[in-house]
Amino acid sequence: MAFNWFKKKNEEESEQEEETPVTEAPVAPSEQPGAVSEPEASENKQSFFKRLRDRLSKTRTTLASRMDRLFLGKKEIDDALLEELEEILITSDIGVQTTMELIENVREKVARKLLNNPEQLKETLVDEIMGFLQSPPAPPRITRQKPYVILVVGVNGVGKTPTIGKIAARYKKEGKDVLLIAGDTFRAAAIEQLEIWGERVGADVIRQKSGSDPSAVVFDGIEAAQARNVDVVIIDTAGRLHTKVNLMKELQKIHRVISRKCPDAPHEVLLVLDATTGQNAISQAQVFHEAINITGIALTKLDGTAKGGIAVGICNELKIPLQYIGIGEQIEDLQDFDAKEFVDALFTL
Ligand SMILES: Nc1nc2c(ncn2[C@@H]2O[C@H](COP(=O)(O)OP(=O)(O)O)[C@@H](O)[C@H]2O)c(=O)[nH]1
Ligand SMILES: [Mg+2]
Repeated sequence: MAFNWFKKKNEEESEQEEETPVTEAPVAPSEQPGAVSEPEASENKQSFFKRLRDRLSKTRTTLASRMDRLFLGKKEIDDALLEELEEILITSDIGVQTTMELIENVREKVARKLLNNPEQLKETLVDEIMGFLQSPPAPPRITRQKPYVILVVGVNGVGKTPTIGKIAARYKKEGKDVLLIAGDTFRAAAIEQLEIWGERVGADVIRQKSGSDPSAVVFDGIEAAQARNVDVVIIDTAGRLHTKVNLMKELQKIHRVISRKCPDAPHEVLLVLDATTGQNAISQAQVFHEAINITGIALTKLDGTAKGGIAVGICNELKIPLQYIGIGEQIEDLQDFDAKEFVDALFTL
């Protein structure tokens, strides 16, 4: 497998050093303003992958390490082995549907004698998981359109506001002017939180007092963005679940207000999902996608969970591009999702 450099580096390092926080933002070197020398770029790439691998450790333990233990010393692929494998896949929240597809593919390969030992089985599983993780590519970001509008939705507590802050920081790093709109008017604390992020990353926040009509705040916000000629607008929204129908109607209204003020907008409708909720994330996505067309997903809190297999279920079952993954609470802890990197980080023991 690739990333041999990583294995080597890892062997050289002590546990303590591994936990040293990395402060470089996760922007691909080619996208960074200013030239980056080659050794520096490769170092960035290493620390980027190392952080991803470190943060996925809980999922790696429930998925890859258990798989390795299961296969250890086994000579053949029998029903008992496949049953245990099925349990491991389901425990890591890959999901029943996706697990069944995986096991079915394996059984077929065994029956056709294409697969006959557990070592090959592991390689096959890694390949199949990689295949499932190929979500459709996200539409190109034409951020030359001014303003480029990103509407962010998701239930309460999934991490919408921090994700908005982290995305804003990336655009700022590219030298873009960013405006945030506090469309979650449900709680005063939600508005304050967005303001804290705005201050932290250097983006203005358009807000009204809590309890205001979210569509009115969004209307004002888009108008301000046009008047100020800002590059990127990111809109925060409420996500309380106990009024699901009202919430969806409210989001549809916000969507209409945006399109009326700015015909091609919103250019992105980003759904934030919390990996720690496992399978629940899939049903949330279905509800939101039915109400407003979701263009991409950000999957947060992969660092704190053993349920990271949900990324596989999301890509395989939803057919919505998985764009970002959240692997911590710091600004730099939002990465672009890359199937190959993700699989390498999970299975490079
Ligand atoms: N560990 C971890 N925590 C995160 C991540 N993304 C967001 N959070 C935390 O999730 C919590 C919930 O965020 P909140 O702002 O209430 O979510 P919102 O209601 O969707 O805006 C906050 O404490 C964040 O720090 C992540 O990738 N990893
Ligand atoms: Mg919030």
